[in-house]
Amino acid sequence: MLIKSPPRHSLTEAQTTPESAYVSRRTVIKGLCAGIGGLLLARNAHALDLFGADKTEAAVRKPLTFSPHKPPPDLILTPEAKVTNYNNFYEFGTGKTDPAENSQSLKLEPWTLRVEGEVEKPATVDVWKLMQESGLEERIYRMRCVEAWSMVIPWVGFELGKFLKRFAPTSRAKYVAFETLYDPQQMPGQRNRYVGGGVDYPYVEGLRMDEAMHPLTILSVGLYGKTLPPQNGAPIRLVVPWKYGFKGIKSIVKIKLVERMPPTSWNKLAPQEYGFYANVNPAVDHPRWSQASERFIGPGGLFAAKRQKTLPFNGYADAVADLYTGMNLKKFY
Ligand SMILES: Nc1nc2c(c(=O)[nH]1)N[C@H]1C(S)=C(S)[C@@H](COP(=O)(O)O)O[C@H]1N2
Ligand SMILES: [Mo]
Repeated sequence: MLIKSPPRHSLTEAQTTPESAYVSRRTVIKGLCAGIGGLLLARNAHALDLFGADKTEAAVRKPLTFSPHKPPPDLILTPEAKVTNYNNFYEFGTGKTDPAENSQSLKLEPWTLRVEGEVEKPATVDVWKLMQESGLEERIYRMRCVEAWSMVIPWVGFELGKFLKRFAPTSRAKYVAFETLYDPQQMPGQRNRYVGGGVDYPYVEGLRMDEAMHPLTILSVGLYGKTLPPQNGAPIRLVVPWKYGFKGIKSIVKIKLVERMPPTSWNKLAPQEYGFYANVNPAVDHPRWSQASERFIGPGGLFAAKRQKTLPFNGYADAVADLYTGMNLKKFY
């Protein structure tokens, strides 16, 4: 795996990837362009266990074609093996390596996404077709978990706002509600409340309409140039970079535009600890720990993770602070 890499300044994810991986991906994409046999399948490049143990067969990840993103110069990517082996996805267990271990057989095809509610054109979308039609972009974003660790992840996806417009939201649409797959047969955490951390499944999340329409908000279908692995929310998940990670609901099957603020999973479980807004805010502590700083999981040993200051709105204040003008962010945490 990657030890040495060129300086990250103004490099795209493709350029910061070890050359061998980059070249082989390029070759695969070239093959696609030449029309050789449709989508070629690529094995997940060794789902490397952080603690050295060998993994069961990793789910197949397909290469994606996308326009690259020039990352902000201050960001250092979290290595792919950490992005895909240190996860929160309680449907597969509450331990950080449980999702990678328990989700590999999640059935991803077919996968449909229902969009309904306050829209003129409700529809059920084939997510794999959507991926080919959507003009995918890379977005390199900070990710800050409410547990005070963070990563920098090269997502591949498309803007949620552009996607929602296709369904013609009505003037009554004030919020967007999201729902994860409910399938206890496949998701051990949904069968057993101890495995699933006491969450009331299906996992649900929500955004205010203006947050959903903001150009930084994406539906992600990939990371590090390939489709998402199940543990990161395959085949489609939400990414809202200025909010705590729990807003980024995984493996979505339904999006409903609604008039009233929808319920959200962590808020239902512990309303005094997790709000609807969940904007990253170093000035508002979690009742049980400080949010002033975070452990950045970057290159190097997992336990060598670097402590750094948490930024208001996770560093995206210039782009999003005006969505909350006049709101007391201590009250609407
Ligand atoms: N359905 C579902 N979505 C979820 C979660 C979950 O348990 N179930 N965990 C959330 C939390 S707490 C975080 S920090 C992010 C983690 O995303 P990652 O594992 O891709 O880094 O997913 C979020 N989305
Ligand atoms: Mo999280």
